[in-house]
Amino acid sequence: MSTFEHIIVESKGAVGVIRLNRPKMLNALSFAVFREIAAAVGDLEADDGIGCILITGNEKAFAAGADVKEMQPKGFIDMVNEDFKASGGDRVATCRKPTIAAVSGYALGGGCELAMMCDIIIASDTAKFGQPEITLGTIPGIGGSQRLTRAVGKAKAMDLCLTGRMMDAAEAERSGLVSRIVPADKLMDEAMAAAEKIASMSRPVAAMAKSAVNRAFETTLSEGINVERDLFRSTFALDDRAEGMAAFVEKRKPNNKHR
Ligand code: CO8
Repeated sequence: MSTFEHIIVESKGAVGVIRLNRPKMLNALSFAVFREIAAAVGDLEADDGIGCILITGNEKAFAAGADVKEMQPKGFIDMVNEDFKASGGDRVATCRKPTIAAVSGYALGGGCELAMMCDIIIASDTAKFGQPEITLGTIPGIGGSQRLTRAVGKAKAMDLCLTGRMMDAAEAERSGLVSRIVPADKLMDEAMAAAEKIASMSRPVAAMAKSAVNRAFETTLSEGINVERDLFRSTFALDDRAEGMAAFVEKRKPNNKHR
């Protein structure tokens, strides 16, 4: 297991929780934080006891963006040399296990981008999302212009990226960025319940469902449907498919083998 300075990593049953922990800086994401998140995701992905990964911050901020104080003195060559992708900047997006972002307060810039790397965003009613990079003379750098556009469409993505304004939780839910909104004091309970539910499913089937949905972002409709059909068929090679349907027919709870 890796050791961490800027994040707290815990296993709660079958759920791996990564909590960003730089409260004085609203969880600003330095390069070191991204490297730690990548290492934690790697650890939790390799842990057979974990079926779902939950990423969260604190009440005031999920993360208010990349660490502007760290970035401020850098030049072009520094940013080229810091190969952000190779150092794990988008590791969350390549995780094979299901991921949930539980967002309270600010999810801005790199914070919004980190949340969007997760499979599901559950937001508290205090959440605020935005890509304010333009106000700093730059643009999103770890997927914001691409994932936000796919999530909310061109008009809203342009609005956020060009004006730098924030959208509240209600607007984010209306726009399709977040799957549910819950009262701030219920955020962790609800997000944990969702994570536990996912972790109780057959692991290989969850991985296939995730993979099938993700194909929708990468390929044409007909190719995506072909991939889905192949994955669907392949579930019929699993004990858990046999158990799931037998349990339904016998009116009992399934006892998944692959958990
Ligand atoms: N980076 C560094 N420090 C930050 C950041 C940040 N992103 N956000 C907040 N802080 C610090 C503040 O400087 C302040 O520190 P101090 O007490 O030492 O002055 C402390 O956190 C508390 O912040 P505020 O006093 O500003 O709190 P407020 O409640 O008044 O305001 C805001 C909250 C509105 C969220 C405000 O802090 C803010 O605007 N933050 C910056 C938001 C932003 O612009 N984010 C985008 C950053 S750029 C980015 O994310 C690029 C992504 C691509 C990266 C790819 C490679 C790295």
